[in-house]
Amino acid sequence: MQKTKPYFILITALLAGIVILQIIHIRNINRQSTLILTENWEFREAGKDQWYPAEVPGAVHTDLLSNGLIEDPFYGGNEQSLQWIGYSNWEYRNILHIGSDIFNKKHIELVFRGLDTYAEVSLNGETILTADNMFREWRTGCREYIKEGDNELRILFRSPINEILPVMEKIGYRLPASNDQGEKTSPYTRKAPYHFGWDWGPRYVTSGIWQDVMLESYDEAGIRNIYVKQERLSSSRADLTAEIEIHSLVNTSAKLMIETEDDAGSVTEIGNIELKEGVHEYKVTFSINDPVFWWPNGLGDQYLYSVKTSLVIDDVKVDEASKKIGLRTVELQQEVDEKGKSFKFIVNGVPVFAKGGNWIPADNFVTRITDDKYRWLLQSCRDANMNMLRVWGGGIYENDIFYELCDEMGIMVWQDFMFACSMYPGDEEFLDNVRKEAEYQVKRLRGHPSLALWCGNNEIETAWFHWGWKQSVPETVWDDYKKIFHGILLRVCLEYDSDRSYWPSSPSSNLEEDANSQNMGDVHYWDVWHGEKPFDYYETQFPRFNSEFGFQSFPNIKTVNYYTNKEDHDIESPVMLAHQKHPRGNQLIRKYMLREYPEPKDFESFLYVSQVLQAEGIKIGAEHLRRLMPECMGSLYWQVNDCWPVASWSGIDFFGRWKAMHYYSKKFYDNILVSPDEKNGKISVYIVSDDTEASSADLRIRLMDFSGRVIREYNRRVNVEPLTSKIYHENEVDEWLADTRKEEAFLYIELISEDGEVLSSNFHYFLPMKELDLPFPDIDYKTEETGNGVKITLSVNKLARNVYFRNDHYDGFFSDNYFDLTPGRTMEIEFRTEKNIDIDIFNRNLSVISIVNAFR
Ligand code: BMA
Repeated sequence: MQKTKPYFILITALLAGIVILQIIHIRNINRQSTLILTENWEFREAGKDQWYPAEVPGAVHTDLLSNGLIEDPFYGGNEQSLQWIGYSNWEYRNILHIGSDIFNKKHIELVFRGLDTYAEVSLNGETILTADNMFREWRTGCREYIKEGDNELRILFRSPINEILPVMEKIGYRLPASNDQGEKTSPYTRKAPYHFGWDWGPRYVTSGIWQDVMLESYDEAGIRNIYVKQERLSSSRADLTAEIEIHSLVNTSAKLMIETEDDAGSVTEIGNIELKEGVHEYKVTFSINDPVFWWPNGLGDQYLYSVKTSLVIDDVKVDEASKKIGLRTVELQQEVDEKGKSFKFIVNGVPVFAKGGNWIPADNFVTRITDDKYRWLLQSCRDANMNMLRVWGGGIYENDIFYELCDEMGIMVWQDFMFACSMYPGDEEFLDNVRKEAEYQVKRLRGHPSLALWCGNNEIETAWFHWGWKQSVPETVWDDYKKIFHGILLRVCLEYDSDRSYWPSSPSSNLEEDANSQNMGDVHYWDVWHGEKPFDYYETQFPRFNSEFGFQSFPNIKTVNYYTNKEDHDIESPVMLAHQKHPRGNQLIRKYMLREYPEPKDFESFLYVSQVLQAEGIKIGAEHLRRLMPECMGSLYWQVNDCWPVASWSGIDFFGRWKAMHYYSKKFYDNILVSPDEKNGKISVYIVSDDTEASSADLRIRLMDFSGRVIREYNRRVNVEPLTSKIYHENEVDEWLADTRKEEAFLYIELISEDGEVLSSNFHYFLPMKELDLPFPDIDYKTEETGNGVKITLSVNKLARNVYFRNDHYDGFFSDNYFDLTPGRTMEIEFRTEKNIDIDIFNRNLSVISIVNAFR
């Protein structure tokens, strides 16, 4: 959409009920002061003498590690010997030097944006705060405890496990918590559930100051929160309300300046308000004419406006805060149809097929996830044509940078509240804590255009009915469930974010049908993997939206080498098993592998084939879901990333290395997908288009043998219809093959645009890999330095499947890998790395194989 200039911003000061448009001269003095306290922290085990330097934000495990007091928690079998840390109490301290500039302020407040978890904060020996929820912000006025000069700030963290054990003793039953790898204390503590262990993660029960600590001080007033609510949006105008929460020490007239900035410059308007003592919200409405919309990845640009709010008292700017906003409508449409109800995201009026995966925290120690790591992982998702991530309920409400990047990159966020695979207590204190957490998080995140949905929890609704939980605890536990997920969280969303949908659980049918009903709501499909069903069972499922399906693989050898020695290189070795958290994981990978492939010849080949197996399997599931559009409108596989180096369902490993599946995602999630489907002796070729406009292209289907000879060919100019999945060609397998043996042929399908660009291509094999007569191809390649990497040009003399390049010297990124290549085609891939490349060293350490090399 094109923006026309000039536009007008109109502000109405609602409080006064009149429209005020005026220009005043402001003396640009910011009287509010905020000190971020990151320096000079120390920590010790409570009761011990010795203090050590600590990092804030941080965690006790990373502090112990950087002081050389423990070994790397991610190496070998170290996890077991480090469990004591979670059973200990920890103390942090800092000396705050308070100068007269702060000391003379009327209001001084300590703000902890996150304390993990049972914390007692004291200042100069006086307890000023107790905290019991990792997901809340804690604030405490400390004017009367602070002195000019040095002040001692101390925080005692009590063990989150020991805190709960006596509580559990008093209760006659155990709340289910299927993933806790020890005493099942996690349901009682508002702390990241995966810290207690998961089926892809270690048990590291952290403590620490995991978000910023600030000292805020002011004389009159400070801005607490700004939220720009979108009231109405059309192509000609956006009506907005800035809701500004202000803490004021005075009753006075004041001005709110709202400065809206876009590429063409900024417009400032001013509204008068009457400030009242205490914390209050002030609303100011304004409009943007001819708005530029924000779109999800693949559908348009992610246009963002900056909105700066300044609070002015007596012509002096006393505080300011900024936000980026994106203008779009998003709706979860659940319309009654002949099957049940749709489950469809509609953005700016366009139905969007959700393509993506489930996101878990990118480290067990989240404070060391750098902005660069977030950027790399999210850019990887964008590059793989994803438009939605589900922030899964067993992790954390992500850091601000995560949502800022999702806004920038057009990745919609399905946001779970942090509850997963457990039942929870229902006492007043716990419920109140949950409500405050939800209020804080909803207010923190609602301004992000990428945020598409709030969801109560992960898998609790289905677990209650199907995992034997109902029989193991009193019925009141279900009442408590309903209080949280059909009561508190719903109400908080309605009150603070009424435009976004709330969904009680994933999967769910909102209690109208079975949680995993395929008629309505979302589905987690685990008969493939947990249920051991073959991959083509994906094609027997017809969900409205699949928010979880997945299959494990091993990370590549470089990553495995991080946590192992050569002698551990056996998937059943104790160290490899310590990094395989699913009790049947190895057995299942092996079982599925041997259905499709011969036995890999060695350890490294096993790792590689496990990735190809995962990629091929999830491709079957994802392409099927996309072919089902519009009956099904989402494919979010389990899982995008890892929190440590491990065998898991991820497509990107802990170090950010793409596994085969992530390379495959880029193809199966591309906006235009050509996808063959063999059923009942017939091959149907679908084209799925997520584009909003039609296009004309050539569909070319060729039956080839493994030497590249074209046996039969079909060509047709097609009109690719927008936002549609449709069969464009159908033929019997027998007619395709005629006299050709299934063992030695395949279909190569391409969709080629009018200007010769391959929009999508796909392969179809008639038999599992182990039954094909695959030849050994020669892979011919040359390399060339490009300035920021190396270009590799390659071709093959016979069909090569899952061509895999690696470089043992340089760590870097191959633009494509694990791909099939037909003879006669020349392909170019790029290798990118941050280091300067010596091409001779690169060449010496470059190797390439195709799948046949894994077996013989
Ligand atoms: C799903 C998730 C996770 C789990 C995964 C693999 O159900 O919600 O709880 O890690 O399965 O078992």
